[in-house]
Amino acid sequence: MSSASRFDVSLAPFPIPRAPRLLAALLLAVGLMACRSGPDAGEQRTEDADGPPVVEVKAVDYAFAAPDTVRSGWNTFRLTNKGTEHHLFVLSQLPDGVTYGEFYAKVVAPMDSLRSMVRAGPVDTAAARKLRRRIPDWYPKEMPPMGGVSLTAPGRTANTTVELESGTYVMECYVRTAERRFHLLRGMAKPLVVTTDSTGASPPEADGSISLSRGEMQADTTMAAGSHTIAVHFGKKDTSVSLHRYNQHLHLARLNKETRPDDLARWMTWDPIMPSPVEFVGGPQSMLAGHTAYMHVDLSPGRYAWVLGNPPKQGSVQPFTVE
Ligand SMILES: [Cu+2]
Repeated sequence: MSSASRFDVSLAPFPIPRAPRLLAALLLAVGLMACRSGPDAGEQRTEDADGPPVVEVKAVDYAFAAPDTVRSGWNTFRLTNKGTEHHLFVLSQLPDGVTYGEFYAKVVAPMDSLRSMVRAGPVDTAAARKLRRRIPDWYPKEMPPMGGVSLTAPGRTANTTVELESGTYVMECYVRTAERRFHLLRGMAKPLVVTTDSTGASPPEADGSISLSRGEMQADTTMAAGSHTIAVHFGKKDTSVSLHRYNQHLHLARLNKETRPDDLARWMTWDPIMPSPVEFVGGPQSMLAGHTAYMHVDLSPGRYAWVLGNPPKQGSVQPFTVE
């Protein structure tokens, strides 16, 4: 999906539910405040002394609990979904000098107003244009995606290991509710500061790899049951499309007997709308070309598929069986 599509306002109007927002705030306040206790909260060392520290991210419907600060270098982000819908997060680096407050005020707030206007209808085009003009030029072209954890089913935990440079990042979930409302506009967006102090960790060793380039994937589909670390290489972008159009986010799905790959590809072509047709177990979110993300996964026997979102035309799906 393109970043632009995350804020697509050309949808039919829907009512804006208020109660779930309150519920999410309450859940955060009551159950998850422990994860917000300051810099490095939730960061743990792995068993391997040189391995990247683990950064815990917890998701509910619709909020994140995650550290406010992590160190630069290699980190493993572990997403635990305690909600009832699938969730994910993508990290995007803010342009130099732009704060999260500015991002929220200049991008999220006007986008939310635009979407509310579309839902309430009929749209006052002059007012809509005015709101669009408030959104600065740096969005989204100067906010490259720098990894994150892809669709993760309720009750599941998924991870990716990525290398981050210092700066201020935005953590967002762009899954849509059944009412087609972006989770990020319901509260699933928060800042993450990456400090100049580095973890000094080395990347994990991989036993499988996937290469993504120009919306195509070359995936290892001969994995045995058990534990795997898969390196996902983000390759060349399609230069015929703008930066935000070549996002290549990869998801690992557990297929049902009745799942048809074409249907799954169609479902994934734009932003994932809940409910999901299958159970997803994570994957890496988009990164700039030249970067590699690692995914650690325990595979039990069954039918799976790598699902690549947002190539220019349609999602692509590579089914495989784990014996
Ligand atoms: Cu979400």
